[in-house]
Amino acid sequence: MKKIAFITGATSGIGEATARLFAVKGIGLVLCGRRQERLDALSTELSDLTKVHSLNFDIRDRDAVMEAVTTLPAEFSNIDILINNAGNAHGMDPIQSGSLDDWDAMLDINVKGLLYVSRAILPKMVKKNAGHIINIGSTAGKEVYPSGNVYCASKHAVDALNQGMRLDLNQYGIRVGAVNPGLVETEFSEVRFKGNQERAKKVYQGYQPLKPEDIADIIYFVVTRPYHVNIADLVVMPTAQASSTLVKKNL
Ligand code: NDP
Ligand code: 8X3
Repeated sequence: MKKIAFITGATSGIGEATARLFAVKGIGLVLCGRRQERLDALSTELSDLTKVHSLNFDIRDRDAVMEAVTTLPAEFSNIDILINNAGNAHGMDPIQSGSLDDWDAMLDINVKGLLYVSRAILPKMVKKNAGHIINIGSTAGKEVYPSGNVYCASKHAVDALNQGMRLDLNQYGIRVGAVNPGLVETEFSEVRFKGNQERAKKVYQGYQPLKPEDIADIIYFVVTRPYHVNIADLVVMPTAQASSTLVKKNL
């Protein structure tokens, strides 16, 4: 029987690349995001390869999250793999002048949204003593860089939740692990810099950043290990990157 993966943030970047690879490998998909036209286009495209269902909800909205999960059609309701991927940085300002709206967005989406989705999906995993959760953290959850303050805090929280989930779910045989990427060229910087394409492009210039497909490959590797193998915490950076603040660029 096909496994079912529930992927948040499937409308672009890492989530979309993961959905595409999973589809090729015959994993059934629940694709989540807020941009309906992208959900529709991706669902139509991937339906030739696997069974696909899409859900449009904002992960900040706890009622919408619970409702989306409870209204899943029967053939998609037995989730085997949860990819907690939806998230973004909003702004990049020093702490003394940061935007409160940006802070709310990052903590509400990256931390609370991940919690709501996990809370909605976990009861069934617990009941069947099976399941695999991949939390998409970041190098920003392993170290802090100037003006990264709240985004880094949100990803440090994901790091803590990854550990906490693993502890609490151990008795149910549920695997929990994090994939923590460094710089990946996606829409991430466009969102962070509020549509400023020039500023966003600069983040990825002068070196080879990771591609979303690189992370999808790793996620697929993680979810295809034998049951006794749990990749608990994985950090991956472009070769040019040594830390959040040290990237070898040829500009
Ligand atoms: P993208 O901006 O390309 O994708 C972000 C995804 O999250 C989109 O599908 C978006 O969908 C979804 N999303 C954002 N906010 C919400 C929300 N409120 N409700 C529901 N869905 C939401 O960025 P990436 O692919 O790069 O980011 C994916 C994850 O990877 C994030 O958690 C990010 O922090 C992490 N990451 C990214 C790195 C990078 O360098 N790019 C490095 C390390 C980690 P929609 O807008 O349709 O709702
Ligand atoms: C995204 C990587 O370095 O832009 O999580 O924070 S970084």
